[in-house]
Amino acid sequence: MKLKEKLKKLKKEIQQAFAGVEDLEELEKLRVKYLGQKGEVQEIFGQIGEVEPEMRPEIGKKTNELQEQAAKLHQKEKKRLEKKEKKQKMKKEKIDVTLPGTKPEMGYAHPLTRGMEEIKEVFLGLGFSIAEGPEIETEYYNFEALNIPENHPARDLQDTLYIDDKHLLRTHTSPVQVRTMENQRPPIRILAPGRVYRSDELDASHSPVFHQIEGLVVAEDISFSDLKGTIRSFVSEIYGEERDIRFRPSYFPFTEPSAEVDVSCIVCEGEGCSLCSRSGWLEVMGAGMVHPNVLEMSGYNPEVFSGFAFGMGWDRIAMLKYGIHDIRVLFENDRRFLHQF
Ligand code: 2U9
Repeated sequence: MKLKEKLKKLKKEIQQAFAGVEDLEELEKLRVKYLGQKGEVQEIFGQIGEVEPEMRPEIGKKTNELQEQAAKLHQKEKKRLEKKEKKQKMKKEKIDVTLPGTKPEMGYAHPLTRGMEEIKEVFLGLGFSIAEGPEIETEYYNFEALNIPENHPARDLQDTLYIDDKHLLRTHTSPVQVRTMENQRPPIRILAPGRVYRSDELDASHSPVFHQIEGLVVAEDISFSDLKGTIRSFVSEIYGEERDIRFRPSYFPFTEPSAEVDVSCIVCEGEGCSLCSRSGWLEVMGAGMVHPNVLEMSGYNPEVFSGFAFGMGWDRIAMLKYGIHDIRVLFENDRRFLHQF
């Protein structure tokens, strides 16, 4: 076939091909086929040298025109198909603004944190301030200054986690109060909440790490009545005004006299049930008047100053309050459990 006829035929073919194209992928294939480096238009350019010289300018011009037309056609179809595909995409991705949204989940505090916040609020309301101290302590602050003698079982490796000969993980928050007594002048009215450690095996009721809240008041003329009044206010706020309170004589090296504080059972209200082991009472804290030796060691004259102190296991309170029977769940961070509070 002569090149001139070939050109004519190709022109028709290109017009038909571009007119029938349905998507961008197919269009790209056509562009490569006709307008690509090795495409059919280029092929004709390559054959121009084979025709008679006087025909070359005309064929050259016509091939150029065909190339331009084809490029224009391609551009036109490209725009049309792009528009069409965008429209289809928009239709598919249409957002129904009337559908209910996905609600972000609300955060919530761990039951230990919540219990702590509630207790803090009560004591802040009674004029206490919050005191903190190190979790790694010296034997002096953890034992000696608290009138805990050298041979006391609490000092044993069996009961206390030692870091080295001189340092240990505090077994109570009492060192915080000792440090405060050394650094402040009376009147002192502080609450010392925090993490404490004992060398216990983990089981349903014991954990080597637990939390305590201790309180200390030291001033002139502080009496056991002040202690009772403070505890009454605390119990009313946390356990309810209807709770009865009883003090049982007890012993702690750092207080004298000392007492265990019971409240009437929050489940049976004194009737006797499984929670209170049929006694009608729940032990919630220990308390007492600060031992004169403890006052003296921190530089206070026990003839002039007196004070009271109390301490409670904050995990135990959270367990009672929320009906948790295994202390381990407080530390496992299982959201299925925590989510309930
Ligand atoms: C100073 C003086 C006295 C703190 C006190 C208790 C009684 C007590 C226990 C309750 C359960 C610890 O978590 S528990 O095992 N605590 O019974 N704690 S009086 O007395 C102090 C503290 C500091 C300077």
